[in-house]
Amino acid sequence: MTTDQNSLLNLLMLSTPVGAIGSGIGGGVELTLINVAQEMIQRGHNVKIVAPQGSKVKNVPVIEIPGEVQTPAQTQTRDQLIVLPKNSVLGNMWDYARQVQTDYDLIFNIAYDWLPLYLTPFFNIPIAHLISMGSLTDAMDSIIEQVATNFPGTIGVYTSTQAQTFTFADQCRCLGSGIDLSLYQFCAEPGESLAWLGRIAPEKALEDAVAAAQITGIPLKIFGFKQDEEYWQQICQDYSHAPIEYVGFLATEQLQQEVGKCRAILVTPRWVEAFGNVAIEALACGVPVIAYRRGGLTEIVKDGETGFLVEPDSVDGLVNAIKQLDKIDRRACRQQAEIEYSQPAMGDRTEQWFRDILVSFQQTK
Ligand code: HBI
Repeated sequence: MTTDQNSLLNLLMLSTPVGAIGSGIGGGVELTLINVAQEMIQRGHNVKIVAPQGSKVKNVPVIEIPGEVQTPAQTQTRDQLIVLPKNSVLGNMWDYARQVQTDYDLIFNIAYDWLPLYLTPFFNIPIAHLISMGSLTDAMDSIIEQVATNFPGTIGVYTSTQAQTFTFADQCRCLGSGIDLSLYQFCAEPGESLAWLGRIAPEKALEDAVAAAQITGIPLKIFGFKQDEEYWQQICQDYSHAPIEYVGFLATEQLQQEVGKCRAILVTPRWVEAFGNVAIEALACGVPVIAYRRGGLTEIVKDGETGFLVEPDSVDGLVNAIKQLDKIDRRACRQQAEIEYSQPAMGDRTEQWFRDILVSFQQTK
């Protein structure tokens, strides 16, 4: 019986269709999927990931699916219609899931896309949907709400701040996030530099961190996937005297080594960031987080204790916080990550969510 709280589950996990796992195109949700998959395997569950061709995940079997990727939803306007390319990888992934569904107890979906939500009633097994961003388009809001109503408890989010961007906030299950802390080393003695991590795209507002670096003269190391090359070139042009260095998109082992040596990370989203995985990665290395008081970051950063929350869109706010970094004890940062954002802690929340969904699915059958 899959409704037994100790039973081992067969879990099929469907990745984001915007890019291959490991490419960085899928942002923080790529990391979330990898961590959930590895944690469930550790617990003895049977896990398979279905993802676009080219995806690689350590210790987890991946079914690679060919096809055209989906356009990232955050680049679209509110009235954007639903669009699928010819030979859609999203369509192909869900066709695969349909064919193998009898081998599984539950599907875990992390795509921020209309099709999987729409397909929910067409499947014979329950689907747990992790919604990875706040409200972006009317069409998505409406289909997510429909699933929240007809399949109560199956819509998961990272944070309540994120949930509140939807009209059905109270029907969302908050899961937070978590990382494998053994992969992140505490660094007690940082160098001089600050760091900025993330997809390089307008909604992340890297330019504000660069402006703060220019004003303070403190070097800023930039890590992440260059999603929008034009946007990056514009920043380099506008802040030609800023002491910045683009390091690249690094794997976790290298990333944590580099970020650990920094005095703080700056997190400057223009949009309601659903969570902020980069913040917990930094905390795990003992690195304080200076962030705009907006979105998921407000639920992560302990103001004055593990970093600073500053007025959104205020470069002066960032500069003032940088000047006060001596007040932060780096051990408190690592400790917060250990208590709140360990992989087992996230695994507990996620596994209970899956089990609750299985129980209610059984009852309505
Ligand atoms: N856009 N269409 C679409 N589908 C996704 O799954 C998606 C996206 N944009 C960004 C995204 N996922 C992830 O990078 C999140 O981590 C934000």
